[in-house]
Amino acid sequence: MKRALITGITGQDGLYLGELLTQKGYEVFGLVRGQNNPKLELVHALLPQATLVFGDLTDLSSLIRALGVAQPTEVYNLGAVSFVAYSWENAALTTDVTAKGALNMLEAIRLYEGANAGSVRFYQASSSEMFGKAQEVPQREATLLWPRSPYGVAKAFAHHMTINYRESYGMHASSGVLFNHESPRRGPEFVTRKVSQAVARIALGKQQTLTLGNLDASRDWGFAGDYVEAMWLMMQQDVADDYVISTDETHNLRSLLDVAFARIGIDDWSGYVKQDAKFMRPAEVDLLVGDSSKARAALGWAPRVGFTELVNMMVDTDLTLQADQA
Ligand code: NAP
Ligand code: F7E
Repeated sequence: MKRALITGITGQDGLYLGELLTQKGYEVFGLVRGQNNPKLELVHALLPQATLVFGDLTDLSSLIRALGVAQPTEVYNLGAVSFVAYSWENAALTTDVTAKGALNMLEAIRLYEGANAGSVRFYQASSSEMFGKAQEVPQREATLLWPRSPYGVAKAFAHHMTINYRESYGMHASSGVLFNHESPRRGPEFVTRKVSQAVARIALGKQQTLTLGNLDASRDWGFAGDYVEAMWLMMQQDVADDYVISTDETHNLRSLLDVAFARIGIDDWSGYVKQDAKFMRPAEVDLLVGDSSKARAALGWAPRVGFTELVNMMVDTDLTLQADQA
């Protein structure tokens, strides 16, 4: 039986990946931080067979211990401070967790493997945010990184460190450069979920307006359930490598609003949406769109859920959740 250790199992991707690996017959272990993590109940409910190990990416000894407990064949490093806007206000913490945390996990695996380099396969959750001030459109594996946020800088460090451990120590370490991926499990601080929740509340008469920042931002938005399959496929390759994962389509925030409001029968959303400078970023990533042709050819991966279907899925789920709440 294959054994997988997932850091960030309480997050959006951790939950989908845990479900996928369980379906594939893996024994799943999840690293959970904090002595009383509020998301523990959710993880137990969705992943009843998973074994949870307490630890923190900033604590190397806890990672060494987690490896000893899990004895994994695959480690998926999804844990991070992942909200870009927050990373400017907490740049050092973001660096400790998102950058140095990845190094800690690589180092823990190197020590755990000893003479058996490559016996534990490692996945690093890299991000299109590393492309930042995009140097070419669309962005692919060879595109120069130009991160524009402390989060992007931290992810670039972790990406290069993953490659460095592969090249220096022969580790089976892959970096998945994933573009934005969303779902009904997305945290409410991210724009897609902020929109789907607000639209549902507006439909139910629980909220009047929605306040956003830069409406011209464009993203390549895919479905998280599709993207965790790409993570798993990378880990099944004999040779570790880096892959861009994206839908290869870009949409701006205005078209996200068009689709979300249309789902509740509103064609002109202008009276419902306000803008506030507090949601603008010190440096913006204006246009991200991926070129995932390498992953499509080498892994046989392709996204299944399109943009409209994704937004409708999120609005529909929030309509149900909001209707159930008093
Ligand atoms: P998420 O929902 O924000 O989950 C982040 C996870 O990291 C949570 O489980 C969180 O645990 C954990 N974490 C935070 N600090 C930690 C620490 N000090 N030690 C151990 N774990 C810690 O993020 P996601 O959307 O699932 O994304 C998964 C990964 O992919 C992240 O690394 C993210 O940066 C990266 N990524 C995401 C996207 C995307 O569009 N979703 C795109 C590219 C890359 P708590 O519950 O304890 O907070
Ligand atoms: O912002 C604009 C905002 O916070 C998307 C993370 O998973 O994907 C995610 O990072 C865009 C930005 O995601 C609001 O300025 C406008 O241009 O949903 P977001 P993100 O920053 O792209 C990458 C790939 C990751 O790796 C990250 O971990 O939307 N925007 N108005 C807004 N964004 C938010 N959050 N809130 C607003 O009110």
